[in-house]
Amino acid sequence: MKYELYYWPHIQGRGEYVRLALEEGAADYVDVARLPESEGGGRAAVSRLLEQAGDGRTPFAPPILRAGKLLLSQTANILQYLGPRLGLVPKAEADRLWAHQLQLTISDLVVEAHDTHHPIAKSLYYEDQKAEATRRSADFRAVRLPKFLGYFERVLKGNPAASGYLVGKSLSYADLSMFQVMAGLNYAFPRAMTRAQAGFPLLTALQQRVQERPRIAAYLKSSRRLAFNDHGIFRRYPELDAE
Ligand SMILES: N[C@@H](CCC(=O)N[C@@H](CS)C(=O)NCC(=O)O)C(=O)O
Repeated sequence: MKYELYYWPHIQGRGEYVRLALEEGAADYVDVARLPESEGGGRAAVSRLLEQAGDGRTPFAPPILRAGKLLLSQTANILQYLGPRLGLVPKAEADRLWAHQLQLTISDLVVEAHDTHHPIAKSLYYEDQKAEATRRSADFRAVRLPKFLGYFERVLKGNPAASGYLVGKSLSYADLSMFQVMAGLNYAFPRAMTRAQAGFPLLTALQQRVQERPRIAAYLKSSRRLAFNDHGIFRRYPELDAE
């Protein structure tokens, strides 16, 4: 199977959760929008799909995965599809549902991380909602960040397999996504994360283990991995970080 990923070409964004799974699973894939426009890439490749998918099942927003005749969107839905095919989730139904449940919770955290810099509207500039962003970020750092990370730390601690992974005995797509969230939070909130780090030893160890996996390490060093920047979900605005 040759997969096609469609995602905005200049940011990691939610496309990154899918990329990490494709990379770890050694999948044959094309990151279509990152091709030159002359080869059918660029933002236009994504926009075309959002305007007309052709079969009445047009997606609302990227990331979008084309897998043969299937066109899938919603990050957690795409990962639920790829997981079994790329060996990134255990076989038992209960484990698959648990991985999906964790992924949906990661999606909730991603929305809240995004809303720290855009609490009022996606369509407004950050500068036009800076006062609200400052208040929202203070609450995120003090309340929501510890609540979410505390939850995932407990999940790692409570895994009966005691594997250091979120689901069962081995790495799943949820671990790859958790790595991305930790990397993003460290980028966006370096001071808050440094202070909080002692409370999340298992999450910190998971992030380290994932980034040392040979395929992930190779991917992170490659030009396929975009750098974090001030257009994505995780943005470094020092005024939104801790004192
Ligand atoms: N729940 C969806 C959210 C998708 C989403 O918000 N995609 C962003 C890019 S990361 C987008 O382009 N949204 C356009 C919009 O919401 O109008 C997912 O997890 O995939």
